[in-house]
Amino acid sequence: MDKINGNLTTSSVSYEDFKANDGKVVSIHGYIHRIREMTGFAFVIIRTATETVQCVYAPEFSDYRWDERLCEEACVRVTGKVVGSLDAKGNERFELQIHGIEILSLPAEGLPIVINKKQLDNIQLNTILDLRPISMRNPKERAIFKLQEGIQRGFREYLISQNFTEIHSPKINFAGAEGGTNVFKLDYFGKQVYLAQSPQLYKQALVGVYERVFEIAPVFRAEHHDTSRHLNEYISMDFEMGFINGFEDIMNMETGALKYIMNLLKTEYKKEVELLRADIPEITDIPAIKFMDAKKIIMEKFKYKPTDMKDFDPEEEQLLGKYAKKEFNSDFIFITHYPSRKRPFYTMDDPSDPEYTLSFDLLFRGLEITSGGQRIHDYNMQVEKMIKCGMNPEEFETYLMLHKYGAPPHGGLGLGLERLTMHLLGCKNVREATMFPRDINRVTP
Ligand code: AMO
Repeated sequence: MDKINGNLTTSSVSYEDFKANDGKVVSIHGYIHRIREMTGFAFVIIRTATETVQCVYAPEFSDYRWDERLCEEACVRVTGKVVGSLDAKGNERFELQIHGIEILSLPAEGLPIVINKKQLDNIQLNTILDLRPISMRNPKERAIFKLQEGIQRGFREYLISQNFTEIHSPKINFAGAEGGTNVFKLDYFGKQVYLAQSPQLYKQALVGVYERVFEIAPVFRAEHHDTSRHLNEYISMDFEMGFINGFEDIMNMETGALKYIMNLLKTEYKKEVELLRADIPEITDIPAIKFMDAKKIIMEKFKYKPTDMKDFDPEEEQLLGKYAKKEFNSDFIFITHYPSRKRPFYTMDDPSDPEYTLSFDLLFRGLEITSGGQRIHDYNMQVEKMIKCGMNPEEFETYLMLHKYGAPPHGGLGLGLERLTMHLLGCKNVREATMFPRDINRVTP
């Protein structure tokens, strides 16, 4: 056997690597994705961490003889000669003429689903989720979460470029941050504590230290209903920034982050975008309308009768998505000035009309993906609002330290990673965009 010149690792097997190694003997490792037996030879498709590589077995290539134990999903190291050729369209492609296959492990039994198809679309979502550790080996399923990495990476890179500091707040908390009943209670050595609904209390505290902070982390919501857009644990991409002039600063920062993310996906996640046919939106400026104006549009333009004048139902969000597309040719729309009664205790009321708040939601293709706004930074105002909300300020003593000892005007937002991924990919259910979903019926795998 020729000397092994290159040792292509899983992450480096690319067109460029093969081109650089044309005619040389290399070894790659991965899984046998598919075996296609032909007369006198066989195609062996190896799935590495990033690619599928066509390898060809034929007795004339070397002394190596086919091992009958080889099967799909066998974990192997393949050594072979890189050979370039032209495909039917005249494009250069590379394959490996097999000189040897080292078996690293063999499946103990047959697979419960066929994973080497283009996509798993004839398999029920519940089955895909039950079998996540292997169903994700399907190249399309795998691409969903690679693309999701790109979203988080874009969020992180953009905010770091804007002088934000990355933080990690505790997930076992002394109080729920968002109010309402959807908080998980936990027995903590005989004391009642709560799983974090959001990093809200901590990101605000840290504005007093770093001025600009962000966090990408799981949060927990005890959602009692089973819907296509609610999870009991999801990844929240949060930021909080101080010394703002208004909540518009937050919306502008989010617009910048989204532009950066979409551009990153188009350039560095091109393969996943193409494989998944992800519809990456063009973002210029994101239109914004006030909550009450949005209600008017829903009632007058779409003749829809809202059931709740203080919030939107999913149907109303969809109508607003249609409106944004038609009127502004935008996949996004900010809705601002939500009614005070529907927003959490930390939200700043609008001084010109305290029935409403200096807050916003961002809808993406008719689905809420973000809530945010300006926070109360004055100590007395915050204590008063807590009392109005039926809370005991004494229980929030550590949270109120920010306000008591000098807080800048500040605000921030929380962006649901799975919801953003879901609508980028046109998924019908948020679970499709969740690696290991937790919902009312599911805690495994
Ligand atoms: P909010 O509770 O609106 O705001 O959540 C922010 C965003 O998180 C996502 N989200 C969810 N995704 C999946 N399943 C759920 N059960 C779920 N609940 C919420 C949505 C939503 O827009 N502290 C504030 C944010 C802030 O003001 O900074 C908060 O958590 O995409």
